[in-house]
Amino acid sequence: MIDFKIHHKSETASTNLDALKGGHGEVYTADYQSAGRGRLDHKWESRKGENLMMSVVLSVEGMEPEKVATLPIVMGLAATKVLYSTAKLKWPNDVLVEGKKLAGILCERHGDNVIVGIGVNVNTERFSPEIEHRAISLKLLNKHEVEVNEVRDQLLSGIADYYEIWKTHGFDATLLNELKKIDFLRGKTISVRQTDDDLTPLVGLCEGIADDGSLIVSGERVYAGEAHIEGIF
Ligand code: BT5
Repeated sequence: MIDFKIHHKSETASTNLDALKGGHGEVYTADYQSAGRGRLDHKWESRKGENLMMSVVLSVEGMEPEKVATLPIVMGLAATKVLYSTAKLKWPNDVLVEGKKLAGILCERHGDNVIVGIGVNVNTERFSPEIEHRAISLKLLNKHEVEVNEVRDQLLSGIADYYEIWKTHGFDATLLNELKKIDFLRGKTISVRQTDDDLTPLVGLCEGIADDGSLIVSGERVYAGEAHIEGIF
């Protein structure tokens, strides 16, 4: 069990920045982020008061770097299982429903802690033109308003459960097996770009996620990047 302590602000730059001052189990949330971000300096968009923006501080003290490297994928697994029954995880940690993004996760290591930043589209009905064709919210799926704090508490409970399992057993066969069932890319032909302007993406058959958290593409292990299914996402 983690004894979470929640700090809430109505507005902040980024909850991941707020979390820099936190210790294990401290949680930072906000109704609005003026500089919400994703991986590779992408922006995370969310109108005020509609959605969950949360950063959780988890200790990785004394753990091998190889083990710590698998925490993001385990957090993606936790979020995918908790947020929606038919949700899939797109490596490394996008939660998709009906092929559209419901939540995104940004994990950042800071000393002995990892800051797990999660943005969940809870009540947004209309997204900006840049993402409207590939974003979805719980409200659009459930056809009714959803309580943001309820989503927060469910997510925290899932994060605590999976963190404890992972801390004790690592990213083991049981977790890998669970992941296999919700893996969005597995079995599809994909291209992976290491950076946004990567002109030579790796193209091949996705064989799933390995026990070190990497993505296996035609036998090659990919440790970071952005994967796309040709023509879809
Ligand atoms: C992510 O990055 O998906 C990680 C997002 C993490 C956001 C949380 S909110 C709390 C904490 N504080 C922060 O500042 N960040 C974390 P990435 O895989 O790079 O995806 C970002 C891309 O997703 C953008 O470039 C857009 O194309 C798209 N996007 C932006 N906002 C979105 C939204 N609300 N729903 C769906 N897609 C979105």
